[in-house]
Amino acid sequence: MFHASESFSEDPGVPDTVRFGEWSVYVTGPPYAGEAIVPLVVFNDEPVQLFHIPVKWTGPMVCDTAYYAEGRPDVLDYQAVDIETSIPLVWFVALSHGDPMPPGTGTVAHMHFVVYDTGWAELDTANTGIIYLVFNDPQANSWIPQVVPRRHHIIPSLPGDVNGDGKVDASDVVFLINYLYRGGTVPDPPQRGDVNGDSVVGAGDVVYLINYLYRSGPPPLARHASQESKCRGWPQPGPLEYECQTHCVLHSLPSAPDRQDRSCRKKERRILHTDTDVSRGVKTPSPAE
Ligand SMILES: [Ca+2]
Ligand SMILES: [Ca+2]
Repeated sequence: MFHASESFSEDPGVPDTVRFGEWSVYVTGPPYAGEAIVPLVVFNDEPVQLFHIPVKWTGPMVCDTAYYAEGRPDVLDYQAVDIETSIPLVWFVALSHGDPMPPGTGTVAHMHFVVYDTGWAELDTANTGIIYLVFNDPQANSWIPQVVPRRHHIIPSLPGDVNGDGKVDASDVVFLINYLYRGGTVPDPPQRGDVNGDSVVGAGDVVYLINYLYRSGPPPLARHASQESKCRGWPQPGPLEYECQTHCVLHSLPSAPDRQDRSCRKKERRILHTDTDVSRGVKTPSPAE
């Protein structure tokens, strides 16, 4: 592994920052169950040759998959992620044997959480004494970036509420049709569009919703059970198998791949504009913390 030969006394220039991008939770119940995908965002004004980013979480959720984003971290040719549900911890380690990750800001990874209840969730970085947050530059100078923790109030989602306004009515049919056939906004999160609970967003959901609203059809369904069964059979997490896990998560989302890509790009743009959208102040963890 790569060890620092010297250290900056402090992060030079504008403080580098690790924070969590905008995320939504889709939880239905009771009994409550759902999922969340949380972006991990890095700002750096030094070139980064290596980073260790351990993420801890509290609240009614468990990380079952984590994977690197496309784009910013592509230059880092060694990318590893380890999930320790007993601590709990998600540990991202990435480094480059060639060019460093240049200065910039944006998502470097995503964490997929299974949510099992409502309440408050909090994400932060961790320091176990052995595993701690650190960045290195190409000269092996190391420094600890700032961290912006994030809290999220997990509240139940209403099945059939495609546009997320808290009620199920004709505007949800319009929203769904616009998304499916007119290049309209992607439901946020996409699971909101899966009204009939079959893990796909399509014409069947439009028909199902119209039948419910105007023809005394059955009520909209939660989707999490079918999503779980779809992921069953994929390899357990391991160093070389995250691509399969990622594939599973991405393809279990109720959207076609091109729509999913569009959704990700849209979220990426939104992240870039929410730098100040934080729930508590910036802190810089020390090794003794
Ligand atoms: Ca609605
Ligand atoms: Ca569906």
